[in-house]
Amino acid sequence: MHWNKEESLTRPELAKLQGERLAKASERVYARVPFYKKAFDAKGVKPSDIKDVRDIAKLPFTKKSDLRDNYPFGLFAEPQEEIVRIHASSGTTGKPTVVAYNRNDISLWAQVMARTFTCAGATKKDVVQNAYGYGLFTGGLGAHYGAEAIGASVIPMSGGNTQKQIMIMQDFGSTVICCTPSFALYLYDVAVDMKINFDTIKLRVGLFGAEPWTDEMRREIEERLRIKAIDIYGLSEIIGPGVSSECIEAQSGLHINEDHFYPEIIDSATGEQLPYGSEGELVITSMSREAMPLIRYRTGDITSLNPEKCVCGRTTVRMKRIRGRADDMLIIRGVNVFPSQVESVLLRSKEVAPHYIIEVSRKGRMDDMNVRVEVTQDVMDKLAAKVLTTDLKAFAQEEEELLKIKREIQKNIKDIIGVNTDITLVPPSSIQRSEGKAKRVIDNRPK
Ligand code: DLL
Repeated sequence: MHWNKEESLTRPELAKLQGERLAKASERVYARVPFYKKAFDAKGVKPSDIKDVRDIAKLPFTKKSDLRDNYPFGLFAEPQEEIVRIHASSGTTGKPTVVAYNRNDISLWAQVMARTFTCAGATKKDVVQNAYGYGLFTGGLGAHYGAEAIGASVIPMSGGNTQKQIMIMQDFGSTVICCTPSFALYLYDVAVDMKINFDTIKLRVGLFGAEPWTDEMRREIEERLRIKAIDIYGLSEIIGPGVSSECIEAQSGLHINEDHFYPEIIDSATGEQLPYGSEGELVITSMSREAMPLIRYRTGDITSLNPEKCVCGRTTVRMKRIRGRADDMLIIRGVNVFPSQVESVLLRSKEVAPHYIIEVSRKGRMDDMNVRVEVTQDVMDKLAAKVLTTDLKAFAQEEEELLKIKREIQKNIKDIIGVNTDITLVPPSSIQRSEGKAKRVIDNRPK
């Protein structure tokens, strides 16, 4: 089932619509945002040069630092009296990135999120438990408006409050959950602790995003929570969630709402456009936005595009699950490592749980990567019969069974990613759980 017909236009129909919208967006930012007038002029391009969507390559890029340099309101294309909402995403350093919406932007957002819910198989018959954080973060309100637009019954839980989430889920009969994948796993752990019988939970699908995760993690979540896990993607700068979503029919790539958000893949180093199928940095132009359209925004996210028609009937291009952010990539003794690669390898091992921390440090001139990962309760129970201790240090001693698990993971990481790692196995529940975006990498190397 599709939300609206723009999801299945023919490619020429879509390209025509994109061309018109791109031309309009170019005119708008050139006339209204001094930053863009300057950037267009510097490239010697005028809005009237944009006649076709392929002309996009003539336009300048926008970077995260441009938002920061124009903090807080410098990139708005509407006067303040037209702005009805302001969100912000907290970066790791300094000031947040600020984004604005006018009334039309808010309804566009509800529409693209309605597509996302429909893509995930949700309808007005569903009870949607929204555990994305409400506030400056776009997850909560973005999912909220989309779920309301399809007519579902929305429970605005926001993040955190894990035990209460489980109680409400049971008592209100939630059928859809929205949260980060890491929080989904936390919910599961807490439900187990509360001795909840999963037969009493009606959940059937989850819309998970806002942080990188892997197919292996999807399998874990699907098995544990007994639901379908759908990957949804977006970023505040473009609109929030609602940029792309997997369909429940195929669960194979995320359909981009490319009638509104034009995607390109570029080589991060040269800025050159790459063809369909090549992996590179995702660049998005938010053509239909009014309060703050961005031209060729460099997301920093690494993926590739697939234009093949999907079994679900949608014709929109699909992006592969995000491999990670270019700036999250670790370079360990010269080898490029994405945390998501480590996650994939870890989760192949039946003996460890999907809770881990990657810690990188420098010893002398050598980079040192240590992966701390929890063993499963099963392993722990077997072990507890032998070693009667909960002391972390004692636990980590080279007990034969643990050593075997450790060696196997080490070997897999070496074979598949190509780096030597130390593995520290830790007891279940000893790694801090996340209620929002998980922080899985600690890089202690001097900058
Ligand atoms: O995380 C918007 C969102 C909310 C998306 C809820 C999905 C669900 P920001 O806080 O601005 O916005 O962070 C955006 O998060 O550039 C990616 O690096 C990462 N990200 C978002 N979704 C995914 C995903 C929201 N499905 C940044 N897979 C993006 C991997 C994701 N990374």
